[in-house]
Amino acid sequence: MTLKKTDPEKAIVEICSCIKRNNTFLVLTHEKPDGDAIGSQLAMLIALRKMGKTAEGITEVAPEQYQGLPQFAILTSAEEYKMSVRPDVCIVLDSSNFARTPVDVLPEGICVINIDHHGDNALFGELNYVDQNAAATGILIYKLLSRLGVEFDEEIAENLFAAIITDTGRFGFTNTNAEVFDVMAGLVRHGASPVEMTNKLYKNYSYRRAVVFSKVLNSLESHINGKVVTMELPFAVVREMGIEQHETDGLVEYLQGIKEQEAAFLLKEFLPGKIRVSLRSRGKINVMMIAEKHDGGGHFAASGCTMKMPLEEAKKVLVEECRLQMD
Ligand SMILES: [Mn+2]
Repeated sequence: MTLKKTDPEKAIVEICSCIKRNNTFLVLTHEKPDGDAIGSQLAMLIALRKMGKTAEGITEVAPEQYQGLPQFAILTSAEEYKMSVRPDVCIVLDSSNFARTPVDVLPEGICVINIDHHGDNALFGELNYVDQNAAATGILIYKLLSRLGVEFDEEIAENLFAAIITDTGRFGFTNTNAEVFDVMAGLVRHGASPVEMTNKLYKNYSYRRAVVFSKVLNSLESHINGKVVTMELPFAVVREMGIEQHETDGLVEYLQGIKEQEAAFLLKEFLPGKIRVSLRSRGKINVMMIAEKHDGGGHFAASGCTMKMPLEEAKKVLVEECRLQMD
């Protein structure tokens, strides 16, 4: 696939003029929304409304830690969505293609603006502001709103803060660059409080979530002299507690923190015999190669796949794949 190039500077100018001359907007983001998706979407909606525009946003159910973000209640589900006026413009955020949005098709003639930072973005919009050097879509929204002359308030600042802190893994992922801190400084000046945002996003889970974690942590195992570590969530426990997928968010990061390991696997059996695996590497083992053998994918150091076999067998296969790469 040849990647089409876009000129971010040209795109931002054209998008500003498109936003200024239109009045009705629909703002979308990708399925299974993360912090960057929800934070960017809310900041965009709040800004458009401040500009006197009519703006609506559709989202799928968001993880509980994002439901407390400012103005979260203005988002609607695809089923509930009924815009009284047909939108002039649809803005799609943080989504590499249109198929990832909760909307099947748009009525004809609507201008699509695509704002994203994924390297594999399909440039599906009439206007494409796609910059893979940006750590988060939240960074691009910050630049766009600054250019539009929108006055940043606390609500916009908090939403963009959430977008950027989550997509950079609290400033620990390789995408974290100087621009991130320039933008974060601006957001803090406009009223985003680092301590309040951290409490809201990371110190805000239910007791039940901690019980789920304790069940999974109990399954911790070490293989190949501690070079590989695994944890698992068997179907029996899922059924007994009625555990949902999002309740295991954050567990694989716990595994990754173990200093002796080179590879970490979290195996989750949400359906019997169907094992969802989160694969993480410290940099030597290529876990994407392992995931691809099981119809999954991702990056060298972080991937995912689904294995159709008993949990014990899946674990053995993964450990053996690591052993092969280590020899
Ligand atoms: Mn993102």
